[in-house]
Amino acid sequence: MKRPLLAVLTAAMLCSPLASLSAHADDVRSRMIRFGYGLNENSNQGRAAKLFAEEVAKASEGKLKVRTFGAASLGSDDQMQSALIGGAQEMMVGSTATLVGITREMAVWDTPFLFSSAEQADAVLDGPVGRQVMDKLEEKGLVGLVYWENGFRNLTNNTRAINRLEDFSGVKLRVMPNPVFLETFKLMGANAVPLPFSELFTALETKAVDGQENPFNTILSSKFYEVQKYLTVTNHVYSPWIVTVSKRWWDGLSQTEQQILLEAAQKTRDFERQDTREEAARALAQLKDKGMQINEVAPAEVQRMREQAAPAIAKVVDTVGQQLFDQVQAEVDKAAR
Ligand code: TK8
Repeated sequence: MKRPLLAVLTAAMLCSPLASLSAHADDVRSRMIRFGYGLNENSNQGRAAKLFAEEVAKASEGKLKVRTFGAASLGSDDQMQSALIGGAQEMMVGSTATLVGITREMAVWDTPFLFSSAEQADAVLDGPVGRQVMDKLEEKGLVGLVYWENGFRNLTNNTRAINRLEDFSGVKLRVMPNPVFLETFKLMGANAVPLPFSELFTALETKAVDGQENPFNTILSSKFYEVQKYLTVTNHVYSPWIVTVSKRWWDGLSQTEQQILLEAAQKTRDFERQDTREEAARALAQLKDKGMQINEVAPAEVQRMREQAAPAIAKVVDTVGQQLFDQVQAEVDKAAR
């Protein structure tokens, strides 16, 4: 068993709160932190990254300088993950779904229709099982700090409004590079193709793919409405983002420096979730104004899609193990809707 680094750290924080920071000023060195993310600056991800940089500067009296790099300018999620593991980049925020190739337990969050509300997701992700999955990253050279909200995913495409399961037929749909998403949409009958997010807008624009799925926030901030006609409200899965740090780099930090980064990440998480939810609540009307044709799927059809997705859930169980899957289910049941 690996030592749960962050549990130790959290315990240490309780004993030595940040109030004593100035007494430990020697523990904070001048450092540059490259923090990469995939969406553009004018997005929920961009706003939160900016706040994170400000919080870290404040708490470290300007010694820790977070430089944010949006729009995948440091690379796709996959490329940044590798850079963190190798120590060539310090921090990033990205989808848990792209981490599955590194830490298979992350696939548990890919379970279709796992959460029925954002608050339920908070309770499970911030609870013991969320922490347990996050701590698994350490064996692979990453340290997870917090989960942020990407959000409930919905479907856009240019072929037709998706009202019934059969409407997926022949739609070339971009999915995240992740086996469960690939399987889920193949089961729906779509022609699912994995592609990094950084290549998605161009792929939609050039019609290399017909559609994609992402939260309303991203459909808006990435201007997918410019190149997509139909938006189908499916809420088929809740997607977390996760803030990760290069373990190689993290291990060289003082305890005070680690505390500053962790506290700023937590503070930012709370802001980010609220900001994302407020934006999501307004986004649908805005997307309609932009000319998207929006439809909801009738409950009976949603049920058919859920049944059709059952083998994808079996794939999650296969990937993460029955025990972890059951543990997550138990936490989901315990958390109020
Ligand atoms: C941004 C991605 C994005 C995700 C995707 O880098 O790939 O569709 O939803 O948020 O992580």
